Amino acid sequence: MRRSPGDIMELTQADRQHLDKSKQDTGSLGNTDVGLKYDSGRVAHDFSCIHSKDLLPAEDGEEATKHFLQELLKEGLEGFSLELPDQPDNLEQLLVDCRDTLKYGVKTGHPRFFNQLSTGLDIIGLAGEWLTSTANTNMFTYEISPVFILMEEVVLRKMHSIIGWPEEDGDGIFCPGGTMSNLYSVLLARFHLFPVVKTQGMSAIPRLALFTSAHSHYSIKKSAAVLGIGSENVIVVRCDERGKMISSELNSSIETAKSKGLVPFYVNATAGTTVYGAFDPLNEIADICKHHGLWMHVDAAWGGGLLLSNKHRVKLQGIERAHSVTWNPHKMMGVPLQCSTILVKKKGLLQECNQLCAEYLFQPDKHYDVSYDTGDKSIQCGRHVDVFKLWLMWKAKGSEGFEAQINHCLENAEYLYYKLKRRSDFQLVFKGKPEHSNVCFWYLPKRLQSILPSPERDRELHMVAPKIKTKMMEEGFTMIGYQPLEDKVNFFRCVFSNPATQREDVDFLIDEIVRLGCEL
Ligand code: ABU
Repeated sequence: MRRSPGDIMELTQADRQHLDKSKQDTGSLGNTDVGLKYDSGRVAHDFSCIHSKDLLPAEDGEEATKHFLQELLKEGLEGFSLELPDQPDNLEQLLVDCRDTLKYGVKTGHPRFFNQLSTGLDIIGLAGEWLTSTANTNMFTYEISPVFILMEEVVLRKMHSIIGWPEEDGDGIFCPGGTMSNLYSVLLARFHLFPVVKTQGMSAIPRLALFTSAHSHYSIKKSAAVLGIGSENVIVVRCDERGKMISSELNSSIETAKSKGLVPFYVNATAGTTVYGAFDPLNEIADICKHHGLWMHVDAAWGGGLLLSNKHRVKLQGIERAHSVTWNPHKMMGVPLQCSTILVKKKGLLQECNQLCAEYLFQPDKHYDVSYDTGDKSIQCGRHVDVFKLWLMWKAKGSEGFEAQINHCLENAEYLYYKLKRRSDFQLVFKGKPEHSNVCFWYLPKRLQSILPSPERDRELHMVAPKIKTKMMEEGFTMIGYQPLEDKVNFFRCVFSNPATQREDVDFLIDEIVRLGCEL
């Protein structure tokens, strides 16, 4: 079934059949206020009582015709004022504003939204977010968040045990996004090696070097820049054709850095790279870290969810040897944004590294065990409650439920992979089945299908994905991302993390790319 333009603008996760029916019924976006346009908070034209017989050539039809045609030509955010008023708007206007906010936003919960790693809309997670806002409290002290602090401890402990850390080990904190989690890991590794840096700064320590793969997330370089280590002291290690760090290259990069007088201290291994979805060889990297005495961090922001799958967790073998792990439940586990963790093997290090003991907040003589005041582990002061929606979803699904939805997403990726492999108008970017739910491919329009690969062909191919994406965004049926990578010209990256996505949605994506791109 071809859906109507702007379809990606609908929230359809909860009940696909119901949605499809309502779309057939309305033949549009399911938007019920198309007859009303608002200007500065006032209803300008009400077309609900006007019919075509009232338009020209009807007598006195000029005004209605003019307004009708004006409304017809309006598009985009027309009529939705983002300006802030001096006088209060009424509740009716606020309801309209809320509807417009969703109407003009991108529906990332749509089963045909393939653009980002975090997608979907879990209803229990949504309920958790609503309750969190209702509670409107802050994670820094136990005295105002006793329940959420205890939940955070329980959830973090569960995640530690899934990683495979011994029961006596394990610490962590929820933080705003994977980049922040990775920043914590660099901060902790540096403090662990040179505690003096906390008080005396970078001038008290030698020039450091850290290591990460060419396919890793840019947040490692950003962390080095933010922490005053310098992005040039991040040594980028080459990857194989599947995007996995080459461990022998890591070893030689460490030796080279040492010979130049730098002090290596940290290696980031990625479990689920952002574009290819590759898993670095964690055990090999752990051996190298052990040999050189380096902190091993695993950025499993994207791949961490696979730990919940008996079928796929083998891809993260060796993660238990890491000193710290980033794991974002808002990605593969489908928890509403945002929900990200930094998990640390060594207990107490977060507190030691970050605590400043502000007396107005962390009074040591409180009437309870102040180790439950977790706020000083953080580099923030105020901290949003991110744990509750995850805790509630875990209760609702059980670990088995997460496992099923993660397996389903990887099955969709495999389905797409096999479909593309059989076609001559698509070309996969790397050989072999995807390890994660990332499928990377080029679409070859008719005129490029018969041309042998060459720099000239690549120049043309580079422009295909952005052109298709532009048309895709204008029509709004589906959404997928693209990027160049190293020597590869722009290619599409399809990612699956929405359990609502079905094979028919995958088929739709392929048909849509062909429809929009075959004449390019
Ligand atoms: N590393 C943040 C997520 C990026 C993405 O959704 O593609």
